[in-house]
Amino acid sequence: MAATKDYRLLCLENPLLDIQAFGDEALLEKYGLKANDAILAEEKHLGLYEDLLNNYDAKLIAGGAAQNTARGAQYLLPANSVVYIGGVGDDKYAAILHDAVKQAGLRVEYRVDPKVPTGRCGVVITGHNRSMCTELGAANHYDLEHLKKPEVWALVENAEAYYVGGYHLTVCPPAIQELAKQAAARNKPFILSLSAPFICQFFKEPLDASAPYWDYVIGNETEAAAYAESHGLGTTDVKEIAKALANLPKINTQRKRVAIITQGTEPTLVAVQGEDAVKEYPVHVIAKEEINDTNGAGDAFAGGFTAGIVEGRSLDESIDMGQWLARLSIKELGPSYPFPKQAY
Ligand code: 26A
Repeated sequence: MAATKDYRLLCLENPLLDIQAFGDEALLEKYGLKANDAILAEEKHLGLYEDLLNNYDAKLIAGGAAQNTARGAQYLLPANSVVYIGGVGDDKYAAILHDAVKQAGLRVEYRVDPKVPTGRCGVVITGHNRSMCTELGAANHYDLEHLKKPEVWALVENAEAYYVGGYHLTVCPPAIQELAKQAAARNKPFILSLSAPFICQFFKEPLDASAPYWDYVIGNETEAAAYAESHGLGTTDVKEIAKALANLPKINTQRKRVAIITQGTEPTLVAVQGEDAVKEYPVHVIAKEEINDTNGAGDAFAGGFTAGIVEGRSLDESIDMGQWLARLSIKELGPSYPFPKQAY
């Protein structure tokens, strides 16, 4: 097989350390958290992290949604295929992230801020739900200056595909636009994840600014619903929402936009720009007793899918790779993948 070049996929978002524990109703109530949600921490949430560590036997696990996706894509691709950028501090949490990405073979180019701690995400698992509460810390200080550093920009220019986690819309939209424009100008795929309902509701302006550049947009059913509501689509039908996403105005007309909506154990929906039918892909079944937790399942799906796109596989096969990797991740604690590696 002909050797392909290194670091064909570049990912951008917020590197976080997950402080994850199995919790209960009382804990959710104490901090005013919904059972299944992702939010930014407010003053009243700041005690959650110590609480999880001291009283709920929390585990420290490498997180940050798109960093999980980047590790996932690297899991399926040849060595040295994926590079990830984002902001961290200079502390023990950053050291844990470095260890995790090293094991995954993921290259990172972090913007290191020695004055601000690495971002943390408190993850409370109750049943098949996960509630995430993020204090972004150093991840919130990512900036264009870092992206434009010659050694980082060289990686941007070298990449053949871009994956941006929508959570980064709260941090540095100009960096997202730079990647989006690179993609469109050189006809490289630009993939964006909607990430969470609050992104669709409260970060509508930067989200909409990036939309004309999406070649692939990935979300789940609750994000699709939040998008439909905040954009006045006038429908709650997930297939119709997928179609609306696929048919938004587009800058790079050489690629038809594809909108992918995952729905937990229900089939994944795929709408293609200009096509009337929305395709359904049943998920890979997993026995109940094999489920560890679903935190990171969506990120894993995106990682497997993106690996397929980077390798130039068909849409059907790329979806299957996403579902395959999601299933593997659900068996692990947190957004992790089994080592030694399993082959697709
Ligand atoms: C800006 N916010 C809220 C976030 C996140 C986030 N990653 C980036 N930015 N909130 C939660 N996560 C990550 O989502 C993963 C599960 O999908 C968590 O770190 C967790 O690993």
